[in-house]
Amino acid sequence: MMPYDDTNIFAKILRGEIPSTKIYETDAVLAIMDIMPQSEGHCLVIPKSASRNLLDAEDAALQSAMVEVARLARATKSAFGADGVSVMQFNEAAGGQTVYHLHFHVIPRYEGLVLKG
Ligand code: DGP
Repeated sequence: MMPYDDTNIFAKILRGEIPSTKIYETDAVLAIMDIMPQSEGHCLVIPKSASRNLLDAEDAALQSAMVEVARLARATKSAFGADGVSVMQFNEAAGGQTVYHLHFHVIPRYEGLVLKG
C-alpha cells in the first residue's frame, strides 16, 4: 500500500487551504458536504488523523470516527427528512477510493430514489 500523502484534497481542507461546506467538527473529525452528492444531504466524515484509508487507520481514530458517523447519520436523516441512511467507505483504487485520506460517506436515502452515479 502507498504511504499517506498529505497533498490529498481532504488534507488541504483539514488545513484550511481550500474551502468546504463544514457542518460539524470535533477534535477528532471534520464533517463536510460532499461536492458530488449522490443524494440530497450526502456528507463526509473525515478523521483529522493522517490515515490513507481503513487499511492503515489506528483503532482510536476508527472508534471516534464511527461515533461521529452515527451522529451524522441521525442528524442528516432528521434534517433532510430521509427514509434511511447508507454509510459507505472505500479503500484503494480497486475498492473505489478516489481521495486518499480516510473518510466515510453518510448518504441519506429516500424511498423510491436510486443513488446518483
Ligand atoms: P471516494 O474516495 O470514492 O470515497 O470519494 C471521494 C468523495 O469526495 C467523492 O464523493 C467526491 C468528494 N470530493 C472530492 N473532492 C472534493 C472536494 O474538494 N470537496 C468536497 N466537499 N468533496 C469532494
